[in-house]
Amino acid sequence: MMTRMTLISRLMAAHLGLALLPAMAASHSSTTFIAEQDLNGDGKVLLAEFKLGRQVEFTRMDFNADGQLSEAEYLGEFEGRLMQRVGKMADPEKRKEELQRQMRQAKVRFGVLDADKNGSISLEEFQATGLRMFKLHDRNQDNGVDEVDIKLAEDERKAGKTGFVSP
Ligand SMILES: [Ca+2]
Ligand SMILES: [Ca+2]
Ligand SMILES: [Ca+2]
Repeated sequence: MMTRMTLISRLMAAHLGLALLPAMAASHSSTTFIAEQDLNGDGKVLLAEFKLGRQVEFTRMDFNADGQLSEAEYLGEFEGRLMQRVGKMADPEKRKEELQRQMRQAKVRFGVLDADKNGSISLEEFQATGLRMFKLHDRNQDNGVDEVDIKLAEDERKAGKTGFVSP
């Protein structure tokens, strides 16, 4: 049985490996979702596993450990990773544009995550948004995202349906 610490260090490793991806790009493809959220490496993401991952992510972003993500904490964390990625763009004008565009989007995301509009994101709000994302990927609603759900998404795509989630 894997200890919590092992899970957390695995998650940290996953985060480092994915440091170049924008914060919430995870959401669109179920394959990417599994790759990013599968903490124990069994090729699927159970709801409990996903919730633990969200909790660790929340704790990591909550710098002053008051149990709330302020806008500064949320945007600052995102900006740090964004800088790394955007820094690779040669053209300074494009770099600036991309930074501004992405930061505007991050502000919008903050507003969406802060469901009760009190100016900060609680763990409950953070988990609620995560849960909605999880449910989009969990096509057969068995509280796990795995190859069955990818297959279902593929079938839908073949049938010509276009949705938020791709296989
Ligand atoms: Ca905080
Ligand atoms: Ca709030
Ligand atoms: Ca499922």
